[in-house]
Amino acid sequence: MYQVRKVMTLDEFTIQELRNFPQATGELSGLLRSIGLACKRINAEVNRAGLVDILGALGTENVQGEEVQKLDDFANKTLIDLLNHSIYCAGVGSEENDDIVVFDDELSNNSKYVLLMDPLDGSGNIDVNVSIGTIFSIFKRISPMGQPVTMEDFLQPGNRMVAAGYVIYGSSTMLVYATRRGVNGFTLDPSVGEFCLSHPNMQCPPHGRFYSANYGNFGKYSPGVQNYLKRCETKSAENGGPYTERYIGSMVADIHRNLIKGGIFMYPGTTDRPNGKLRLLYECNPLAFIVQLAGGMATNGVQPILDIQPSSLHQRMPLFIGSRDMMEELAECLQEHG
Ligand code: P6P
Repeated sequence: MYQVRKVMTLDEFTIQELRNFPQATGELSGLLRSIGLACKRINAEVNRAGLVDILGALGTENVQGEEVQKLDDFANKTLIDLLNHSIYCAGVGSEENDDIVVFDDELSNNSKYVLLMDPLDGSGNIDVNVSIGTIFSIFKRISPMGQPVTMEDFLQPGNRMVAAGYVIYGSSTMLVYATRRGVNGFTLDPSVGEFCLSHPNMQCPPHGRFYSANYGNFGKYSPGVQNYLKRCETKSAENGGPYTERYIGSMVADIHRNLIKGGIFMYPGTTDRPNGKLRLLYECNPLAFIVQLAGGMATNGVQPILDIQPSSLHQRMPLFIGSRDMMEELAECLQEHG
């Protein structure tokens, strides 16, 4: 008789968390369940993406006469619709929307959380079948309850974040979710359509051998970044190496690998884009929150990402994130070489 391994679903996990915090209202758990449901729907579409050519190219009508949506647009709409009809979220800031999306109804105006998200990061990789991801962060609103949320609810520094997570649509689909109680990974079991706890209490190894950067920009990086990358190239067994350069152009996938195995990811500023490419609020902040709670570090090269006071919804920020020892060596290089 085979031994059935007791797996804890995401719902069971959130209920257990509630038991640990009797004073909790259950709203955060409910919000996480809504996000999980939306991402299961996104996962289904992402997995069909390869079939779109058969069913009609994106942006056209498929054989059923349905308009084929761009996947990041589909992901955005799926998340916003679910969050709008939940009772746990008062509004959303999304990479796909120029302004905040305010859920101006009685229930939503009395919800205490707001969410910032990149609904489908790396969507340009879909047609080459590279892993992509959904990234989100959750804050308590600071505007008065009972009224529509305002931009100030979304422009809070990352160190005020309540929770953050990402879903990676890869060889398996996994939700990684962090609160101040820790970081936990849930793998989607397609046979039952449930996220199941597969990586409890995730810890980022203090050292690793993966370093991730776009070498195409090497000539445009600062001397400090160039110096660090050259150090990575020359690591040997005697000083923690040899290192492997691994950059797949999908930040969630690169950072997920480094979180599990140890490593450093960077998207530095360049001479032509001093603030880099990544967005502070819904890419850098949530990933910094997760990696830091797992024991890693995340900075913009000068200060911790989570300490930065945002100035606008879509502002870009250089990002260096990963294993503590590697981040400290990077900091030395930046200090020494600028
Ligand atoms: P580049 C995807 O578009 C993304 O936002 C991240 O997921 C990824 O790490 C980065 O851009 C890749 O950018 O300029 O190196 O191609």
